[in-house]
Amino acid sequence: MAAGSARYVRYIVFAFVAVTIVYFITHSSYQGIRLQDGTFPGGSQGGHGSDTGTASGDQQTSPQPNSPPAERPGVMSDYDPKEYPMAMTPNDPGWNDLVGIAPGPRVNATFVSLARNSDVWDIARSIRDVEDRFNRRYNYDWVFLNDKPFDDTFKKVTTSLVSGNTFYGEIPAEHWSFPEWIDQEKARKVREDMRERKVIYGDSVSYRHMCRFESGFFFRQPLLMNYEYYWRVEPSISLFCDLHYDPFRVMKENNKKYSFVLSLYEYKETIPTLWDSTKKFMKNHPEHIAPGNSMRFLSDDGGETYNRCHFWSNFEIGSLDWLRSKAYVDFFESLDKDGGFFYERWGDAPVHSIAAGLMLPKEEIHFFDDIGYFHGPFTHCPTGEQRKLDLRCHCNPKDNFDWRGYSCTSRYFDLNGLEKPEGWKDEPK
Ligand SMILES: Nc1nc2c(ncn2[C@@H]2O[C@H](COP(=O)(O)OP(=O)(O)O)[C@@H](O)[C@H]2O)c(=O)[nH]1
Ligand SMILES: [Mg+2]
Repeated sequence: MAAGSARYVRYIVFAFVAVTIVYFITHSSYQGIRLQDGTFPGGSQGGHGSDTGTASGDQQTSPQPNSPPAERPGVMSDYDPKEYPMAMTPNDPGWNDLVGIAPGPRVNATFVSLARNSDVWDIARSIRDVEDRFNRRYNYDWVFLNDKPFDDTFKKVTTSLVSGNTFYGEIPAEHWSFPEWIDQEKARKVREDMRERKVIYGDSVSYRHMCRFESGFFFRQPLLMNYEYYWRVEPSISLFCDLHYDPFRVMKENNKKYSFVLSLYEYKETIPTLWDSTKKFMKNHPEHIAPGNSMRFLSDDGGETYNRCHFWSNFEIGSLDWLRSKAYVDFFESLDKDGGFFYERWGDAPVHSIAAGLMLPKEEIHFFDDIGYFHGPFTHCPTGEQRKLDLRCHCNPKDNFDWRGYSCTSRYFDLNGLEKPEGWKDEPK
């Protein structure tokens, strides 16, 4: 009898423990790699992995309901940078502190990637590098844009990799199509001709839509309206060095509007009349041309001709407010009316670079030497052995493109009166 009741007690205790375990499992929320939870002052941001409908299509100038919230936890619009010093050199406190969430404020900024569903594994590699070298400690958001709806695989994979919130936007047709003033027959003949001449992407319609979109529309998508800064990331890029500080803060606190890591000469065949259109714009809008600009980066004869130097725009950290400014939008619209996105094959890299070069004071363009970067076929590997060791880079110094003849980065240094990094003379030429 006593043994029997002990058995019943055991059954009851066992059932109670089992129910308790089931209760805890079903009521605990899985945090995964949401590293920001409990680390920003306001805790986790809602809307992780938000889906958005198609943007309404008009060129938006005000925040849309399907945008990320204007107020985001951890983002400080006004703070004293001296209260939150960043480790900019190995001698600064905190340089070796690369574990855990980075202390200090966050800028109102996001990563942005234009991609197709088929790019999923290539963008996954890029995200992994950006997260490992930087964002796992900062948890910035990531906006993905596509001319078609993103599929579930794309959303699942990218959301699982990004430590911040992810947002997915479909580009309205008006931002990814021929404007009505384009003569289709003329555009078709150009593509045919470029195909025969084997101009890179010369016969592609979608590449032209992509270049026009990146030139004139990405920064006005509803999902980007509530952000101040962006960092563009393309599929299949690599980052080679640890980031010991927040480049968004470097941009904001130093009033930088545009930045680059690689620069080079554009293919002549893709932009025969881009500079003519630029000169027309400069004549029509002298008010948009900044005193103390970087004309010397773009032209060797005081603006008469374009030397084809441009910042390589597959990497950009920049100010969205600048791209949304009247000056920039006037420039884009003037170029768009001239039709060179379709009658030639103007790339967004020379368009952004010419705009930055002419409409910003030269001090507002920044070179991020510390960000080791690869986008086929070029590598930016920081200059100097000690620098690379301090930054924990894994790029081969022999691959650095910066000081070679086909790079324009020396011009940037000369124009700005900047001293080239120690050891540049020993780098590949
Ligand atoms: N959604 C979408 N993205 C595209 C398309 N074509 C290019 N892209 C994206 O635009 C960017 C530039 O294209 P990419 O193929 O890398 O060109 P490249 O870097 O100039 O050789 C990448 O982020 C691509 O994923 C397209 O037709 N649709
Ligand atoms: Mg690319």
